[in-house]
Amino acid sequence: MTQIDVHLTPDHAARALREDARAGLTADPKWLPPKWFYDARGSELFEQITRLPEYYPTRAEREILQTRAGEIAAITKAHTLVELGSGSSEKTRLLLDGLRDHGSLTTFVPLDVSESALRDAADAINVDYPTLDVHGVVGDFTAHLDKLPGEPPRIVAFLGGTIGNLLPAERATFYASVRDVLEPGEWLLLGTDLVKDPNTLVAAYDDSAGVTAEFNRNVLRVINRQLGADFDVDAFSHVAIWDAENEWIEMHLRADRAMRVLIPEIHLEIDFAEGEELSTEVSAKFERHGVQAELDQAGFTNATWWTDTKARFALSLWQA
Ligand code: AVJ
Repeated sequence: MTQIDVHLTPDHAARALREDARAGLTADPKWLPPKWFYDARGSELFEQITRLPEYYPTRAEREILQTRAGEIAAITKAHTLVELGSGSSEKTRLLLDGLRDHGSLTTFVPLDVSESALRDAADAINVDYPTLDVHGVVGDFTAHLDKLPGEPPRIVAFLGGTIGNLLPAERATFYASVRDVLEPGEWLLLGTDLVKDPNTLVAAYDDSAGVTAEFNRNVLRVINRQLGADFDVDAFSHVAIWDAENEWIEMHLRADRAMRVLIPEIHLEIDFAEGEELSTEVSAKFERHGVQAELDQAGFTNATWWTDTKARFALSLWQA
C-alpha cells in the first residue's frame, strides 16, 4: 500500500526560491543555497556525478551498506525505515533488504521536498517490495520532522553525506529536532564524508569531465527558468576550494566578466564585478570525534561507527 502525505503548500518551493534568491543575491558576498541545484536536470547531473571516477562518496557509502546492512538490522530491529532526502533508491534497497531479511520491517517512509521524485521512488519501491507499507512524506527535513509516521522502533536514515550541506549551527538544530521526534530507543543512521587529503577532496568536486561544473551552473538555469532571470550561464566558471579551517569544500561560481543580471519575477537587478564569486554549496567533511561531539550534544547514545575499507566515508548509528 502506498500513501503520500503532503506537508508543503503547492507554492512553497516557488516562494522559498524567491526568498533565497533575494536574500542570497543581494548579500555580500553573494550566495545561493544548494537545494536549488536539484531540478530534473540537476538531479540527473548529480546521478552522473555519483558515477564519476573522482566522486568516491557514493561508492564508499554503498560498500559500507553492502557489508553492514545485516548488522544494522540486527542491532535496531527496526519496523520502520524513514529516509530523509530520499534521492537514489539504490542505497535504500540495501537497507530495505537487510531489514526485510531480518524480518522486522513493515513500513518505509521516504521524505523529500520533491513530490514527483517522491511518487516515483515510492512507486518503484512498491513494485519490488509489494508487502511493504510505503508512506511517503512531501516535506523539508529541516522543517517537517514532527510528522513522521510509522510503527516503532523506527530508524531514520540520512545518507550520502548531505548533512555536510548544513552549517554547524544548522546541524545542531537538525540533530536536536531528529532527537526530539524519536522515541527513546529509536535510531538515526548517518552518512558522513570524512576529512582526507585535499587533492582527493578537490578532485571529487572538480572532476575532469566537467560534470560538477555543469551541476554547479545549473542553479543559474533554475533561476533563469523559475524567476525569468537572464543569467549568461556560460559566463560563470566553476570553482571548488578546500577550506582547511572549516573543514569543508566550498563551491563557487565566478563571473568571467562584469555583468548585470535582471531577475524580473523578484524585481531585482544584480551587478557582478569581473571575477566576483557566488557561493553555491558548502560540503563539510568530518572526523569521528567531531561527529561524536555533535551527536552527544543532541542527546544520542550507543554509537556504532563503520567506514569503508579505505576509510573515506563513515556510516554511524545512534540511539535516541
Ligand atoms: C548530495 C550534498 C552529498 O556534497 O557531495 C556533489 C552534492 N555537490 N558534487 C555532496 C554535490 C557537488 C553532494 N551531496
